[in-house]
Amino acid sequence: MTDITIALSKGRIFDDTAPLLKAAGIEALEDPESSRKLILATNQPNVRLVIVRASDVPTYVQYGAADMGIAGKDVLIEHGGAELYQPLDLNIARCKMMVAVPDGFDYESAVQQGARLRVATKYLQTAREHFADKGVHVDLIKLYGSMELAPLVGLADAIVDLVSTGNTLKANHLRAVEEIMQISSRLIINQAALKLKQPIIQPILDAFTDAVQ
Ligand code: PRT
Ligand code: MG
Repeated sequence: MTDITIALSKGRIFDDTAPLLKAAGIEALEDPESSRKLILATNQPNVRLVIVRASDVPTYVQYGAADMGIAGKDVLIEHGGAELYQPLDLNIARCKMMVAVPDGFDYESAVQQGARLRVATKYLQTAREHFADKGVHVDLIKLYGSMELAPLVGLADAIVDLVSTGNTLKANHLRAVEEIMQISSRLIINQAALKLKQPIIQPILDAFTDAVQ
């Protein structure tokens, strides 16, 4: 009742979140990158962190296994965001959701000519909506990672993926042809927890809000 659990993923989200947690007076007692523990204690006896896959964070919070968490907009769109309170854009782990094609593929002409495109992506929901809005016919192929490979081996004409530096696209002779949306990570809170544990959650939310501004 008076304890709270925060769900985070390792890697870029944890790296960008640590300063925000610190602003709220919370510090993990172990580094999740080197520890194999999935539950990490913090300097606050009533606050613990659970380390899960980035795409699983909304699920833990939705079911109340975690009271709050941090997840990318990409992940939240695919999850659907049901029953999640999303009070704050943390402006961290920023990148862009983009359509990319092999250097030699004339995407613009293909679209103009009404060609049916095969698109490989982990982000089915986002891709479906984007191409429907554009009136482009697509066959979506679901992948779980390394989307950049798909056009190189003939699995797809195009991909929908996240781009930050653009180095991965460049290294695989792909070019971004369309920006679908800007992506950043948001704080998500379980609705019931927000009511029941407001005395603990509100100060964390306030500290995050101040730290982000
Ligand atoms: O890695 P895992 O399969 O466990 O899950 P994940 O990839 O969902 O998690 P993680 O930790 O890699 O990403 C967590 C969140 O970070 C994502 O949900 C995004 O909101 C955000 N983010 C920000 C990114 C990137 N930038 C990013 N560049 N997530 C992934 N990438 C990947 C991208 O998919 C591509 O393969 O990095 C590659 C491109 O990077 P550049 O710099 O070469 O353009
Ligand atoms: Mg990853």
